[in-house]
Amino acid sequence: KDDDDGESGVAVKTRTRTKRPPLYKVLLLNDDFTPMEFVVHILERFFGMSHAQAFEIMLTVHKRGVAVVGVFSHEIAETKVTQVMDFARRHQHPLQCTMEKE
Ligand code: NFA
Repeated sequence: KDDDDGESGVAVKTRTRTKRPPLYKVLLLNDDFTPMEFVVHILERFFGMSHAQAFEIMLTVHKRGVAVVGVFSHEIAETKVTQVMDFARRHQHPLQCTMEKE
């Protein structure tokens, strides 16, 4: 847009830079104690995955140690992490869920 630059009468171009909000990866970490079925249940319940999809991601975490289970805005990612950590703790499983900026 052309903005009038005070007295000079010279039009100066100003550009509005619209920054999209950063996204955050939600990560699930492997451990030796949390039952596989419990992890599958978490992925279905909190991440809307089908049973087959949830089983596949659970196996990836089990074999590789960690996997991205979703990418969200900061607020949604924080909510997912809290939901998973609370649910795991309530069931006395040591499952760990974290988030990191993409
Ligand atoms: N490694 C766990 C087991 O053998 C399963 C697991 C998978 C735990 C993914 C945490 C995350 N019971």
